[in-house]
Amino acid sequence: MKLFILVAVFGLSLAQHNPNFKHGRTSIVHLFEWRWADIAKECERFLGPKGFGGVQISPPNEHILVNSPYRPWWQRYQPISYKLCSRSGSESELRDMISRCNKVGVNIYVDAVINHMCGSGGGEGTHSSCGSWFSASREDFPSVPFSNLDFNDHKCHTGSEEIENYGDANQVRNCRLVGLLDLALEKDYVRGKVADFMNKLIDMGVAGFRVDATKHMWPGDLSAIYGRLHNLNTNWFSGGSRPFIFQEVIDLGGEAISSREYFHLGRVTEFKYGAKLGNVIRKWNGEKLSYTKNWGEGWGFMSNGNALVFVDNHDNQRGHGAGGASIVTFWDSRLYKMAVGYMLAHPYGVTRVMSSFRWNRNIVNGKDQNDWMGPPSYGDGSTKPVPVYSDQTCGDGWVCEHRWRQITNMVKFRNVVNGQPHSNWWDNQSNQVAFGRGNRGFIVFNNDDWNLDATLNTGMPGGTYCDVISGQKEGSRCTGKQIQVGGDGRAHFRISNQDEDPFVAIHAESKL
Ligand code: AAO
Repeated sequence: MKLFILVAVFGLSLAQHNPNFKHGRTSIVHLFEWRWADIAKECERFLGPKGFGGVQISPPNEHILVNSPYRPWWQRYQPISYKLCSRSGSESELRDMISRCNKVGVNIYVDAVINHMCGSGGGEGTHSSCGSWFSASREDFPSVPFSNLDFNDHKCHTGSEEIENYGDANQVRNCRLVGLLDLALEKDYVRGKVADFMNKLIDMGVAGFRVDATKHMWPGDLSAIYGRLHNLNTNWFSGGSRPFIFQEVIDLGGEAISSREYFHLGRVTEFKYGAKLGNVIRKWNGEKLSYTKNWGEGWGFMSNGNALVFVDNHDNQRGHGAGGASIVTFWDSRLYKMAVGYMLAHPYGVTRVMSSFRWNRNIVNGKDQNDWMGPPSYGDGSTKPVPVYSDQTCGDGWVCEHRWRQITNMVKFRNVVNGQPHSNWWDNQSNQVAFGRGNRGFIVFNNDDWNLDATLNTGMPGGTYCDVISGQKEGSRCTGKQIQVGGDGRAHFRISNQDEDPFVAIHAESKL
């Protein structure tokens, strides 16, 4: 019996590591600050057909409206209630989006802000996305309802009530993160409200959650909350499926709290991944692509089965959170495409692709003065729709990295090679490397300042393949470079360091 319980509990939590992707899909895209109506259309016209596994959406619940600065993106990380109206749209638009995305095989993952409510200086009134009244100074949120009994104040022992020292786990979990009112998740009542909120979304058809600020919550409290979550909706998922849980823990080492403390509960964001890959691609700190032969656990990352990986996220692309200057983003597009290509080709982790909006970046002494700027908006603060042009690009300040041909095609590459081992590694001891995924795909990078000219063993069946970076297979023709693989699996590659994109990728479905 004891063994049975152990297996049951262990099995449940391991199930929360599974993204529940449909039809062999493998990647998530974060459509940061997109409106629900636009995400629904994007699922149908692009993400479904192109093989994306899911979308991470911005927090769907009621949030504060901040006037100064005007409507920053980060207002959505300050909950006012669990009503489902936000800058991205209403509850009915959210519901419509979830079912339309599910219909085309694209999962929805909700960014769940459950550690806290708004900032202590958030004032009093109805300046909230659904118009609910609240008082930050009295810790009164009647639309949940939460009162001052539901916050951690008595448990925090710093003078400022804020986290002052990340070396002290008690502070990190019991005090306020940047002034945000810290919920008492040890209370059964609070756990119940949080679980009800998450269960409502599960019943609506979402596939899982990004859990915001996980480091700031006790694993035991989270275990109790996750334990109350329903199985996924059987209209879309097989019976007994658990919600996918990926937890935002920033662990670059050297703090009191480590990622490891959350592995039994779900996956964890691996922040070392983007920080290190940025150094490699930028060739900083003496790093070289050839050193990535043992990329993954060999680089001190968490074990593969626990990791959620990304090149940049909505915080560190603008200097929030952690990662530092090495992080590559769409602002460095040539390096960025290579970094994302590398991530998507490599078997380590569940992969998340970023999709951003542009802002007026203004870096003074290393700090972006405009790091607060919200999504493309009208004068009244409402978010603009995402226009899509006939050449597949987006307008009005929406970057749509996920629509860049090189990135879209690598999302497909990852699906095609899914389950195949890392194989046929080659490097020039500098910044030219190549590797395959069994006999299903092969990729070659040239990040050196000279040409690459090499005959390599691809492990692929002989034939002519279309490079999915410089172009793609369309019907029976190839719009990019063609690669001849001999009967022995060997192929000749030539990549100029001047190429628009100095890498080449072929896979089983790009064979002509
Ligand atoms: C806003 C204003 C604040 C105001 C507050 C309340 O900006 O001035 O006080 O409202 O009124 C986002 C924004 C915040 C914003 C907040 C609420 O980023 O600026 O505050 O919404 O509107 C920590 C957390 C991590 C968090 C990250 C930003 O651990 O969970 O800070 N990320 C999530 C979201 C994020 C959101 C929140 C949480 C809150 O993704 O968008 O905030 O819901 C160390 C620690 C990290 C810590 C960082 C930054 O990192 O390890 O845990 O992240 O510091 O404080 C090296 C180290 C590295 C270190 C880093 C930075 O790289 O190796 O470990 O330096 O020091």
